[in-house]
Amino acid sequence: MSASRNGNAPADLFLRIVAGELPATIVHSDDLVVAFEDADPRAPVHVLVVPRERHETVAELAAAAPATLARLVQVAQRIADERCGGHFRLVFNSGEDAGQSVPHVHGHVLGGRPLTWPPG
Ligand code: DGP
Repeated sequence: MSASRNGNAPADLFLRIVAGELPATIVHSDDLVVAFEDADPRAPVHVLVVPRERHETVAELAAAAPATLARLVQVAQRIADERCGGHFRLVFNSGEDAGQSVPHVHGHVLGGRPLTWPPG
């Protein structure tokens, strides 16, 4: 298993979920992105949307595959439309100090309750 430079999660954790090698509750899958329920939900709606290809951060994804980032955002909106009236927070933790524990870019789709600001 490959090592991560951010946190303790293996770098290929989400690749293995995308490949079906690890179990997850998949809520969306297409040619560019896969969405699944977060294993440690922090809101009634907490879904992760990840690109099929691994890029570590959202900025790296934007530079390498902007169409995939656009799809990720579209899928996040669709999930929020279906589950929480279209109101949601889309969070990309980038880097260990920002709370990124899995070095495969993932958008957290959070909603289903009033969300406070600023985040902790
Ligand atoms: P972050 O801290 O921003 O890197 O978010 C990582 C998220 O990934 C965190 O909310 C928990 C979730 N997570 C970690 N491991 C797994 C897993 O094996 N399955 C699922 N479904 N979620 C996971």
